[in-house]
Amino acid sequence: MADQQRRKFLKLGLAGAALSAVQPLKAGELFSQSFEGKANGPVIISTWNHGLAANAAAWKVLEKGGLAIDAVEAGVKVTESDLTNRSVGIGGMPDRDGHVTLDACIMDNDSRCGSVAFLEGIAHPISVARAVMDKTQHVMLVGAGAKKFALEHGFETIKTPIPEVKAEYKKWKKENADLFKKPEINHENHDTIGLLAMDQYGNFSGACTTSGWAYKMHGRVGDSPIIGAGLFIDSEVGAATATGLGEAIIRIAGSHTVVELMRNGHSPMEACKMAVDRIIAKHKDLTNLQCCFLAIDKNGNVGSYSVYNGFNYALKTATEEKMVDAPFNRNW
Ligand code: SD4
Repeated sequence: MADQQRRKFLKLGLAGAALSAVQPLKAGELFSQSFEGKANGPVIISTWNHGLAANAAAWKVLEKGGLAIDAVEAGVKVTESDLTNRSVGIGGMPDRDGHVTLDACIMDNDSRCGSVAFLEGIAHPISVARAVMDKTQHVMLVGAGAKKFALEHGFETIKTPIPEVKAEYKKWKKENADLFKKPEINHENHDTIGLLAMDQYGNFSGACTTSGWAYKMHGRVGDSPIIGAGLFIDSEVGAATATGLGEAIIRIAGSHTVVELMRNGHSPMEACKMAVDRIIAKHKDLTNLQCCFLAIDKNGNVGSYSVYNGFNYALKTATEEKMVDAPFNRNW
């Protein structure tokens, strides 16, 4: 039996697992509850609608008594393989130069972590990130080095962009010639998956994977593969993940900030809100600046918050499987 299974403080039986009070706030309802929900037992939460399928795959691991780290990897691999998904994995949108460059990271209950960024042509960046964590003494590999490592470890390759995406890119390039003259952020198409799990032994793990902001500058890396920005776990406290404009999330070390706020006694939703407030305070122009945080604490309380309306997350427990709208600071 793995170490994590043996020595964990919480023994949360799957059989007895029940969701006691997941009461989604109405979209836009500000801060009227200290948390959005409390799950008594294993729980999986993940960003956006694609989270439902990812959670289902992750749950298969947890329901067999598996570990959170295996669940989070299995979960987001589903999203990475979805050829219709334009913001994660091999169906993802390219950068301005036509390259699909993938970012991913993974972190476990013992603060072990692995990450890849600016990786091209590999079907499952999250598994490469896991291999960086498990098989090297490093945390992060990028670009050609990450690709070399992936190939050496036999990871599946894939030609990107896929034909449909290539056609879309060509059209976009024709229509947006101006963008090539100035390094502005293009706000089309995004939606990273960040998935957090707590298993029956009380272990937290998280995974975050994305093709990043569509039509980003070549070489741009967002928050998603940055431990502390797109994802952070601390077994003493809980876990957090982020989606949205990576530059703004990195500026406040977003997911780490959320976990530290929970450490200081704030509920997950309060912590997510305070991180969003910090982003808002640091940016004069909030045009298109969507950032969303999702968090869980060690007691199974779940919470989220976003700058603008429209962010939702998928929640899975032994008794619940649903989308929850996040509370937000303002309307688009
Ligand atoms: C990035 N945070 O590359 C990602 C994109 C994203 O919802 O999450 N969009 O900045």
